[in-house]
Amino acid sequence: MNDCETPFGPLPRSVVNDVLKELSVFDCHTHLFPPSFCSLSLSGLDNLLTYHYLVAEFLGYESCSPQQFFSFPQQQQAKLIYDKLFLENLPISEAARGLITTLHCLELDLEPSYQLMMESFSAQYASDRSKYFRKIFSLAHVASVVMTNDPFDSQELAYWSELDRIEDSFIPSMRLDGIFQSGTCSFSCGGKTFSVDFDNNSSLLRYLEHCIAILHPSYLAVSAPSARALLESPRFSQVVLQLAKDSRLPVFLLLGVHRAISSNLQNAGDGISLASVDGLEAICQQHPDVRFFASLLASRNQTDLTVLARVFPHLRPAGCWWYLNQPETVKAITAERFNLLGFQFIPQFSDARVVEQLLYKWAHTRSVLADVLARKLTVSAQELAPVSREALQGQLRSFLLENPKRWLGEIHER
Ligand code: RAT
Ligand code: ZN
Repeated sequence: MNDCETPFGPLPRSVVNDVLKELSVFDCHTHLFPPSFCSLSLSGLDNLLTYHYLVAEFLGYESCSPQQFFSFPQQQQAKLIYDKLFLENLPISEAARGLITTLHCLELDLEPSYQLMMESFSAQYASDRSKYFRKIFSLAHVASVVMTNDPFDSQELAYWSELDRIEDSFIPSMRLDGIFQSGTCSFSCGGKTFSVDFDNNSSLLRYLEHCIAILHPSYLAVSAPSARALLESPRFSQVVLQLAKDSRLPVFLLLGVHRAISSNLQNAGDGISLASVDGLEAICQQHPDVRFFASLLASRNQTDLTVLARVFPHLRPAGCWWYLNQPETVKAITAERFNLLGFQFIPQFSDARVVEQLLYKWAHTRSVLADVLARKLTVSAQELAPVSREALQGQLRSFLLENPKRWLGEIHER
């Protein structure tokens, strides 16, 4: 008997696991783009190996300086990481285990050299990228993903003309971190050019309203060190919240990131900023007419976020973000959310940057969810009635697919 079974024989972990394995999920936060976004749309072994989570780990071995490392071409960076993290050491970190899971999902094994690994990886690569992406989505049981679209990135804006043609499996969202800069800059979007004065909220609003009309985002998002930092900036209420109210869009708050604390590590150099959640409490109190979703990066903030979501139904916790995405941490956070919120939260998003990462991120999430759910449901089965497979399927379908899609994936007609 495993530790989820009881003499009453209710719900062994394997049943929960089977149900979870078959269910498609809705991934409400990624950095993926469809193949039509060309070089912004990442796939393949070199991109997997140079994921910034693995770069930071590799640089910890101090076999070369960050400056040297970033001066190498990507293929050389990938080989260095492969040799150090997968051949010289056992892959034990979450991101390194992630590559192993990814390979297994593709029916590949770790090879004894980077060259051989590249050969076997390339052999399973389809020449038609759209077809390859569809294969990955289907192997990962991911129905659709939300992109992170930046209205202040000119390279990305050039691809927004493709939006009408992209598949429904890529849903836009608008990331507004860029509004906090200063100065003036020109952006061309949807055939119109705007000179945006970042110090003038009307100028920002004019441009962003146009972007919303072109992009049709499912939600607005902003990341910041703390909710207090957002509250202290009039641009948050006068631009982000104003747009949310006018366009009836939810706002996804990604809080607790201290950007570029070690800037020579590039995008691997961000840290955590621990903040009290009183700022988030104030935002929820002051804006009952906006729907908020929040991810807080510091593990010590998690109970506070869950309790806030209990008392403010227009706030929901979403996922275990970035440094929190490690199995033991996700398990503890998810168990607490079940304890206090039932199913009223979004358990996870992948944050994938390279399409094949969907395979490992969701496989690991499913495994943790199976552990937590089997334990929780077994307790109630002992005391109440056994849970049927059908009831479990229905509940988990809304938990992983229908609710997140309804909350953060609905877009206006294009
Ligand atoms: O987890 C990550 O990949 C980070 O670099 C961030 O992109 C983070 O997820 C974010 O959305 O800001
Ligand atoms: Zn992200």
